[in-house]
Amino acid sequence: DGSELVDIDNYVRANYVKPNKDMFGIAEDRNLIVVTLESLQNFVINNDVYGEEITPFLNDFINDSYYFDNFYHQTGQGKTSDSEFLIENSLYPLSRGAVFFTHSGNELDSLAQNLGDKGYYTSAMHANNKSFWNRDIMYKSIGYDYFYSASDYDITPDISVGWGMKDIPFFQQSVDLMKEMPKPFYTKMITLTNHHPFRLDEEDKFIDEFDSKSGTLNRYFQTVRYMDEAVKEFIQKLKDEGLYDNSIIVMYGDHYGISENHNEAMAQYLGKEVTPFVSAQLQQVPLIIHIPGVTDQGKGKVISKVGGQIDLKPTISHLLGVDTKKAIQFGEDLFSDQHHDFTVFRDGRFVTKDYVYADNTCYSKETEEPVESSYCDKDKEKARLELGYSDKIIYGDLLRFYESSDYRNDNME
Ligand code: GP9
Ligand code: MN
Repeated sequence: DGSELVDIDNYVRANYVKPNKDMFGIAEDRNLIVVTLESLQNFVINNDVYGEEITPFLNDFINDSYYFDNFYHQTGQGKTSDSEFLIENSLYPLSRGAVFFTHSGNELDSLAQNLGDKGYYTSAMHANNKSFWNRDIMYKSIGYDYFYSASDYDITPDISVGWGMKDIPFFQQSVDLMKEMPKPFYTKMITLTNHHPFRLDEEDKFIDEFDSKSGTLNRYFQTVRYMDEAVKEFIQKLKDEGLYDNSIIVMYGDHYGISENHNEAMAQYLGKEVTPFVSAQLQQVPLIIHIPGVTDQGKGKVISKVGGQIDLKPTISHLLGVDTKKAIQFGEDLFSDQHHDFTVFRDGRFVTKDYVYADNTCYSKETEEPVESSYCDKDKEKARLELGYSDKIIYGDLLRFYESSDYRNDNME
């Protein structure tokens, strides 16, 4: 039965935060385009390599968007697929393995399903083999109407590199596919070029490599720069094809691109040692919410609340006028006045307004130095509880009770 859900449900209810009235439904009935920017970490934003901007387009674009500069990835071994799981469900991925493989048959209450119920045509777009990360199976549980995978794209060797189709042609062909989609649509696009080992053809290198002992980090800046160019051309094509004005565009980095194996080179780039505190802060990924007519023409804002990928489902849902009052979710609407500055990583590290807990140590954000561990105790418990509840839902496939019975009505009204 669903008795295991009762505690979890009580917890989620107690932590529900009300949407911001001014933002609720602001993008209702628009197309929703979510772009997963492969391996994009936040430290490259408004940064440079030897004087050359790494993300010149995004640096402008964030002025025309809500840009969250204290936003973290929460992925584990499932990498990109974990980020997809987080944004669709506002549940944590697993501490071991990829939930896309281990629990692909679970009942879910996804963003795609909720938008589908509202009459949206829902899809994912990714120019890779459809079975990578078990997507072809898992996407059925998430509930997309269609998955545009490698076979839906015209992929030739001249427009491929590394893992497959380059981002520029991927975005271009994707917009052509969007033109044919029933409206309104929700689509989640996943880029690919900025992926380890960060290889590019000569003609796609728009800035110089960095110079350190890590070829990975050296090349990373170039592939990020290429992805930035791809996003720029994507936005232009949306405008050219008349798909821009009636859409909302959400972009986020899926996970780190530079692992701790490259700490020495990273320290050289940052000009400071990569302590466990710095390492945790490097898990920041950009979140950019662009709403034409609302945030463009310089009307954007930098929002420095501490948040994570878990917050995206309620945030996006509310912007589109979808209420999440009854959802089993661990995220909080980032626009809500009641949103808490709290984010837990899948490995148990966490970040609050004033502290970072990493390597079993409580760090002050202000001094970047360890402080008395008791300062982190309350949030440590919250972190443990949330990850545990989320795991219980996944291991027990508990949403099947929530979805398929009168559980909601019996317990909510
Ligand atoms: C593969 C792409 C990259 O399809 O999503 O996967 P990753 O290695 O980043 O999880
Ligand atoms: Mn990825």
